[in-house]
Amino acid sequence: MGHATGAPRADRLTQARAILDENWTGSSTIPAPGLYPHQWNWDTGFIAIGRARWDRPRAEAEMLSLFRGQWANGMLPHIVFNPAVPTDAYFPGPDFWQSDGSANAPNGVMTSGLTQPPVHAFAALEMHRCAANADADRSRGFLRQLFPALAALHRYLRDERSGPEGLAFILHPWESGLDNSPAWDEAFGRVHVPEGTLPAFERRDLMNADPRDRPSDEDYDRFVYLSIVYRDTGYDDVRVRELTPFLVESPMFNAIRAWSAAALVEIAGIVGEDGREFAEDGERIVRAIEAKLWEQRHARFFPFDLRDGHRMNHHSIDSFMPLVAPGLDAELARRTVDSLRTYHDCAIRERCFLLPTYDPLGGDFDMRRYWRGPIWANTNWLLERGCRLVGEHRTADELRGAVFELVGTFGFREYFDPHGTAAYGADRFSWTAALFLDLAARLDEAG
Ligand code: 2M8
Repeated sequence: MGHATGAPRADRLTQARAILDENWTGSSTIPAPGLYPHQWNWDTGFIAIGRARWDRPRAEAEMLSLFRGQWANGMLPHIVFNPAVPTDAYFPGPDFWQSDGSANAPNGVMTSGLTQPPVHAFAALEMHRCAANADADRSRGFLRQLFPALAALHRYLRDERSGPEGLAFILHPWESGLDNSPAWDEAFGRVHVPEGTLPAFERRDLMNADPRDRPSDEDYDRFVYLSIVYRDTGYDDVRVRELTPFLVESPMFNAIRAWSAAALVEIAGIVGEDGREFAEDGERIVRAIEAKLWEQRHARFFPFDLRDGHRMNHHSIDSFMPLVAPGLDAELARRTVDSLRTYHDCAIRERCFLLPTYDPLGGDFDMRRYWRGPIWANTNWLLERGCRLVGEHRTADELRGAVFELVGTFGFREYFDPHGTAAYGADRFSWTAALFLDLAARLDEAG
């Protein structure tokens, strides 16, 4: 199948670096102008991976800036607010989260109270691997500096946020990274917002993006309400488990955690620390993903709804993400890749790129609404890495090719219609630029 290629790759590489530099604030990179004016958690990991390809000092500063927002219990917030940006530029902003009311929050840094997928240890290791020989000492020093913070994050997820099998739960769709995915609809649809619980607020996102690309008002109310439930416990991870209507174990969140746990073991070796506890964590997480989240009938993984004690059944990209978990059973990995190739409707459509974030044949598919169908560069990047890890290079090449062609045609947009007709969300989106740079650099290295 032929796809339009658009601008030559060399031009796109120059543009990608220019976008990251435009979005640089002096200490970190915003995901995109207007829509996302602060520093986001997992965006930072992806951005640092791309930026490390040509600008190590900023890539390191970026990571350290995020970890300035880490809480004393190890929690790494999903947003670190920039005090130079007006507090009402983004909702929910610092006034809403009231992190300064929590004993765990850092002094003098305003943050949100939720977290996001822990990509940071593998991002730090990726940065180290692409360091030039001349930078090797500096890079080791950076890993040494970051190691205790990474270790604290992983201990937090293990000790405060995991059930008996060792899988971490998310208590808000924003923690999944796949925020508005139909994957959560079952559990999220049960969230009833009691009258009078929401503050008066204005949706800033709708002022900076087309409402057709963004969540509905009803869903946004639920997002805000779930945040209030957690905030009003004083961000108490024990009490919230009893109170919140939304508590889910996501395959992607845990697979990323397992990848980062393995990276942490390597980092520990590089900086002369003991990484055995993270090797044990990683092994436990992967075995629990296989035992609890694998669905034989569909040959893929599904999130587990801890509130009603069942595996959920919406077909989303979350189902394939255990491919990034090191040591996943080889037979399950092979079957997951087979099932990935039949999940999208490319078999029956003339034009369809790998891999939509939601099944295009599923009734809730929406080619333009965020996380309800479009292709994102970061999910393609993750699966590209996962497929390489299990030796599925043909699928990995297609996932990479999709990013090249969609970016070549539409530029560095936040997300893309899987049928290649349009791009949506923010423009000049940082992780699209950063991961394009990384994919291109690795293609060149492979010769
Ligand atoms: C989106 O999420 C934020 C809330 O965290 C939003 O919609 O305002 C998601 O795509 C999330 O995964 C991402 O980290 C964030 C910034 O790019 O935007």
